[in-house]
Amino acid sequence: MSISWRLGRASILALSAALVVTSAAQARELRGWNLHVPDYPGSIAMEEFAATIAEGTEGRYSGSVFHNGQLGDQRFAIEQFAFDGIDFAVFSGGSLGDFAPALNIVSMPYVFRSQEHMFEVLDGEIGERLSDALADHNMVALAWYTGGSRSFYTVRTAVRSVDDLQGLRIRVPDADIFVATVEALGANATPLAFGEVYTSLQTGVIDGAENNAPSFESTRHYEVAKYYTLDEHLMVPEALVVSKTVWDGLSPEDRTVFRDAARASAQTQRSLWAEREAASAEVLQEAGVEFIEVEDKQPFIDAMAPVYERFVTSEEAQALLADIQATGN
Ligand code: GTR
Repeated sequence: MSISWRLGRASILALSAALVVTSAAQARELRGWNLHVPDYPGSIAMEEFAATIAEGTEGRYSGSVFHNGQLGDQRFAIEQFAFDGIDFAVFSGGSLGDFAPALNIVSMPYVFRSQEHMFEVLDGEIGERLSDALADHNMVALAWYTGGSRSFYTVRTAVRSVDDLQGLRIRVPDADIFVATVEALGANATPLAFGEVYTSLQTGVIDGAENNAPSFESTRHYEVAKYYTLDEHLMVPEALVVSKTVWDGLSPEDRTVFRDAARASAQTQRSLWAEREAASAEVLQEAGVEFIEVEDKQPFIDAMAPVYERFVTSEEAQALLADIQATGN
């Protein structure tokens, strides 16, 4: 009697342990890659995305965001998707372009007339086409964040014209579109990881770099580089991507949760971005950075012809560019 009672109890314990294991196996914690500091607009928006999917899927999925490039530099992180090493991330269109060339077309210099134009392009059918182009790299783009506009900052000499850029060693992210854009302007493009730029500016390995105001500020590069030339050569969108492996395993209901969470997080990012741009400009000004307005951007725009010749070659790329230009007109 007592033995059978014990057996019974043991089986009940085993059964409940199995149930715990089963539900633990179903709850999936997704690893999120992020390049930026935790209080950056995109970082806050990614955290919001992670919290919303946890709530919306009642804990079946949750996400942890690893900030500050803890999981490696951007190129490495993109590659990790193929091996399911990273499950979601915010990647620059320019970096994705090395893998899926369509992404280069939305990362071309001066391709958008305004930020509103960029959002209209990405939030519509073109955004879906770009997401499809990422499928081979095991990614689905669920929403688009803004990366603002990238401009040059330099240590020793102020850049006031294309002439002033000739021969300067300018750090760029490690991706073709950035290299090509900066080389077309006559500078020596030096690809370096984001985290290496501060010391490289300080030690004179490079003469400058290029980025939007929030990145120029959050990295504290302004402590070394005191000239900021607002030529706005690149307006590069950023994609909130999830692994296609994860996406393919979601129920239709959970896909809706993920997509809605991504879109809501993009709205958060875009409004935080506007605030952060203004706040960053203030920090930079207080630190004594000279803002150099570029009255006439035409010489910068004209210099980009070789970049278009190089990247807009296939019929698909030409059609994409034409569709971007026709959007919102
Ligand atoms: C940031 C952007 C990153 C990366 C970085 C860099 O503005 O959000 O994706 O491109 O610049 O310069 O490496």
